[in-house]
Amino acid sequence: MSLMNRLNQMKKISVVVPTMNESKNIKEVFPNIPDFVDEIVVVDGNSTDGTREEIKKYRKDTKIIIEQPSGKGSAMKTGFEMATGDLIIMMDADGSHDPAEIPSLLDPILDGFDVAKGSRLLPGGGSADFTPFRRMGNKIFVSMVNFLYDTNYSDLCYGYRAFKKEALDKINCSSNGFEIETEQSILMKKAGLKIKEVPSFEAKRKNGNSNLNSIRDGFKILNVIMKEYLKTFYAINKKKQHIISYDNKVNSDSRRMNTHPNHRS
Ligand SMILES: Nc1nc2c(ncn2[C@@H]2O[C@H](COP(=O)(O)OP(=O)(O)O)[C@@H](O)[C@H]2O)c(=O)[nH]1
Ligand SMILES: [Mg+2]
Repeated sequence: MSLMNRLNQMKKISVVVPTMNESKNIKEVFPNIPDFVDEIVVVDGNSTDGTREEIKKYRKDTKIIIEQPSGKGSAMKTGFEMATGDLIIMMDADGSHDPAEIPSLLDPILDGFDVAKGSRLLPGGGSADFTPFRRMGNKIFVSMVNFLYDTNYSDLCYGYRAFKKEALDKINCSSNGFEIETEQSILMKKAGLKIKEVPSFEAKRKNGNSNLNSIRDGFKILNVIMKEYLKTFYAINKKKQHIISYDNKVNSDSRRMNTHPNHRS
């Protein structure tokens, strides 16, 4: 069945886009969002360069929300809450994510996956925006996540993804910044979601500079990886202790029964 037929059977599709001073890039992105997308939700970080006005030129029906508090992560959380689609795509506004890839992100969801996760590192994917430092950081972090959480991801710090709405409802992210993609990747696995990686090509941002600071945001990513791991570690230990104290109680109860004067064996 063609994608269009499958989409017609399907439900509503929303695209959520975080923006911060991207006015020069809007024309590269918004006119190319396919017509089958029902809703665009932009969460804007108080842009001062006319980003919101520029968006309205191309897609009048875009819902634009001003983010509170600041950061890409908090923008995404707000956008996901406001999106009314059954399928939700997250996409950047700087021209690095090609809207023409939306169908290939939706395909796995229509096949029953909960999440389709764009990957620059699968055959067929790539990046023109990776600095050697970022490539190395991503490689280290993806190896850590795969080791600690028993995942098999090829990419981590990349935010071109599609989700079923119910899947997003199961992952309760708290990150406010660029560590959001890492937190999502970990919580997706913890929630037992069906995840499919899809090759994606990350173009260079068309204009302007990245808002990501490799050192500052690298530490935040590392912090999320360790924090979530420690949460699981303590939860398992607490459960073990609970079982041990329960076993001890059962043993001491049965010893007491055995030594009770009225006890007949
Ligand atoms: N609302 C909001 N959007 C942001 C913020 N920081 C970055 N973005 C948007 O998030 C997307 C990715 O940001 P970018 O600076 O390109 O980071 P990079 O792709 O990791 O280098 C772009 O669409 C930005 O406009 C922020 O603090 N608030
Ligand atoms: Mg970018």
